[in-house]
Amino acid sequence: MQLYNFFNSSTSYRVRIAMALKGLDYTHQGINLRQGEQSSADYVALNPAKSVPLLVEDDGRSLSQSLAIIQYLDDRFPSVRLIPDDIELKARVLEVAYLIACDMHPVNNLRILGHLTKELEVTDQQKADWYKRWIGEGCAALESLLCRAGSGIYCFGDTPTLADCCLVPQVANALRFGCDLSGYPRMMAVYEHCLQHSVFKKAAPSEQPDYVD
Ligand SMILES: N[C@@H](CCC(=O)N[C@@H](CS)C(=O)NCC(=O)O)C(=O)O
Repeated sequence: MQLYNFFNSSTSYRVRIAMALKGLDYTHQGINLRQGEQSSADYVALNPAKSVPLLVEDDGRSLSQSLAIIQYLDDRFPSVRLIPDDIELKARVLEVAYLIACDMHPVNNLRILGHLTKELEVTDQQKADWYKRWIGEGCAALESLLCRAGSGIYCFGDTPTLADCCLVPQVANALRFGCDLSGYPRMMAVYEHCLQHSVFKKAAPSEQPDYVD
């Protein structure tokens, strides 16, 4: 399998965590978002959504959308489950994952921030305010959901799930943008715990072949 991804992309990071938790090997194909490689003709032919990640199987079949990729891998390699079978738990895991993937990430995606500065000509301060506003809304909701879920070491109990695959990259991204996350202790406890896990470390941006400081 090949994973087209970018070291600093949070959606790529989700899939890298999932693959590491499942012990799946892949060939890293770097797509440099800073240089706009997601919009190159060759890449758009592979992924019309002009985004990473993209999983390409050895027979050439490809799949985009990080959550679809993780669900596919979870069905195909079920020995380590990231989306639980239990109906109630599965719903809760998806609730957290979708909060991050559908509500938080899209409004602060690279293309949105780029549109704010290039077309709408907002200042750097206004862009930072935009980013922090949506992170604050999302984290407040996330903190409530996690507190409701109990006090396990991961989002849900003692086993990592899809929710953790989404939480860690989103928190890392928010910290990179200078957000104050001290008001979300349960979320930060999960984040800090995950960072100690060797498998989560392997998936970190700094461990990727295309990493630049
Ligand atoms: N919903 C998609 C979003 C993918 C996405 O937009 N990824 C970002 C990186 S985190 C990207 O490639 N952005 C490129 C851009 O905005 O031009 C997923 O979960 O895979």
